[in-house]
Amino acid sequence: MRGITLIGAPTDVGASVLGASMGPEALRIAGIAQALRARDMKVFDYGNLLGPGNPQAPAEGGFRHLDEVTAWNRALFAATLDTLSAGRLPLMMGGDHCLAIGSISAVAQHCRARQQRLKVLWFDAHADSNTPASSPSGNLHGMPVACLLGHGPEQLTHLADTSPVLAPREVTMIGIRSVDPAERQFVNEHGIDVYDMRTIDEMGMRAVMQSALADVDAGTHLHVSFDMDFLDPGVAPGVGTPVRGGPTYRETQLCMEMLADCGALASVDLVELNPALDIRNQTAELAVELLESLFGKSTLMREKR
Ligand code: 6HN
Ligand code: MN
Ligand code: MN
Ligand code: MN
Repeated sequence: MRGITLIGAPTDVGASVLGASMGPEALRIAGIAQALRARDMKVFDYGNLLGPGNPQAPAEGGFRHLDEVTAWNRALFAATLDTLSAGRLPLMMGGDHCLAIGSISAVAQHCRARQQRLKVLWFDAHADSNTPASSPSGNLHGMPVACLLGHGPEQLTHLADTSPVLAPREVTMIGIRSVDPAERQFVNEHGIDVYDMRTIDEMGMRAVMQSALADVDAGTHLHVSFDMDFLDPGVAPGVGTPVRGGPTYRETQLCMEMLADCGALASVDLVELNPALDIRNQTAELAVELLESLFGKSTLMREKR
């Protein structure tokens, strides 16, 4: 039986809209642990990590709340590394997307030590590739990809024992439809693989996922960083930075099913759920349904296709 540790990270210090800090509790109320146990997994939930509250301060030197974001990410780094060392799969319950800096820094350090191939799939409406110089908002949840590629404040780029934490070819973005001008340049210059909404429209989600997973084999450590604003806000209203024109419920379910089939899933961030903006916890319930598929639930028993 696979072991999974739920790591609650009630932070919204990386965002300008408050409320993502209630994400972990909303996921528990939606039955995340019970749903995963029904998938035949041993689920550990030790509660939430501790970290600073939201000072709601203006940007300083290009970013907001750098010290608070750093404190949260140090905690995430340690918890993720501990979980991986214990042979369990860490599932980050966010919390805003800045937490991926700490979780993925730990994942990368774990993989480097074992010389294991790493692939990060970034499901998001946004490219999250701003730097302090380019960010329009100063919000660090808009900068995790840049930090992981070595561009950002030293205290966030150097959480792991090597920096940059990731090489550009290790990241693939899916669902992108809101990109700031400097982010476009960053993504192009680094040659990051991006399946934006136009590509999804043209190729279809199945072909997009086949292509995104083409270089993933059973020996790869697959990290899924899933921002709930990936989905169309019509189905997932409980997010702080919604962008219309996102994937449907069915398209997203197909992503999860194809990820389950690839057999390489080893760590997950589930982020940007904002219960303060949700309608009767429906976005948290949707997240739990998606996780069920990600961990292998299917309507019928099928041969792998
Ligand atoms: N997210 N590109 C915008 C910014 O402020 O940098 C939005 C970022 C949203 C980040 O949803 O994780
Ligand atoms: Mn994001
Ligand atoms: Mn986003
Ligand atoms: Mn670079």
